[in-house]
Amino acid sequence: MSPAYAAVLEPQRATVEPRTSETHSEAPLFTRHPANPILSRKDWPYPINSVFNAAAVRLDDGETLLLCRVEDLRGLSHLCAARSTNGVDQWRIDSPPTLLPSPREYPEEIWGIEDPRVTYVPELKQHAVAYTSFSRGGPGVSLAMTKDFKTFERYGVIMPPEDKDAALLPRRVGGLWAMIHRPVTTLGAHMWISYSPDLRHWGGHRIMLEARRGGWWDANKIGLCSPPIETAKGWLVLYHGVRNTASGSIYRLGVALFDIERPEICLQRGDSWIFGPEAPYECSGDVSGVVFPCGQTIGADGDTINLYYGAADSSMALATGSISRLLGWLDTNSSSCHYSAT
Ligand code: BMA
Repeated sequence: MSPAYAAVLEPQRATVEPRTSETHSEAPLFTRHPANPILSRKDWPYPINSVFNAAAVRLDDGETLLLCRVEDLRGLSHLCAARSTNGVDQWRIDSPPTLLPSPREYPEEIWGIEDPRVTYVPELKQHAVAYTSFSRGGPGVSLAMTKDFKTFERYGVIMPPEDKDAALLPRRVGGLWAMIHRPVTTLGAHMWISYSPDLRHWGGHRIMLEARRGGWWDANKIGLCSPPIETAKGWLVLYHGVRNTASGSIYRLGVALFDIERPEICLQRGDSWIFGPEAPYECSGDVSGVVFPCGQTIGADGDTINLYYGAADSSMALATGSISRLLGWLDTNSSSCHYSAT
């Protein structure tokens, strides 16, 4: 074959290279663990479809606990704890499952419970588990408190449908508990914050961060990822943005910073996304093109973020980042918190 023909045919034979973070000029803000995916259905002690979107917590004994969303073979989800000494492998998985839907007492859980976020609350010496209860009326936010991830005190629905992507702040602000969540209203799918004196009655609702519009990566729909991280400069918040395309949605991560004493006030918001689906286990699965973190642990240095995320609604993966790098990046990569829709 002549070189000219070969040159014409070559592009047809070439495979599309996956995009990598190296396409950005800076080093990536999050680095994938080489052992990814760290948990998948083959690891489970009972038959399941998938494991993803886990909350994460470092326990007193140093172990990492992932409270995983597990989808069963009917398509309905429950929560199941996996424990590991190094947070990467040798997971010990609860069997029977840790927290099953309880639709008799809590009818809002009829179609399962999903996407937990766990916050340790020192004042109460308990973990607050905010999760999606999938009711006939759509997804709502439910709350349960636990000391040991064995017994749970259920508070039932605290934010009615349609609402999800919720996490409690670890301490009171201005004397009140604060919950970030994502109701869907005629205003759009934005992040809100609400306040409560007792974790049961919620008010003082405020929009915290709006989805942008038009061509932005986080247009129309955003939601909280893992619980906010308290830093000297403010609450550091990772959130997901959803881009709708002809071949489905792309779920990517962004970062923003909020005032410590008035967390509804946004101080900085990154312009571009900081992490998105690139690896094969993120680009193909039950829902392709999804990275969806619901939890992190902080390293002994007080700076390393071990970010646990659901990959393609099929498995669990881990990426590491740094609080100080995210704060530094925001200083030079954010323009305005408030996107004007007009
Ligand atoms: C969101 C949630 C997540 C899921 C994501 C991608 O709306 O339901 O549980 O990971 O969609 O499918």
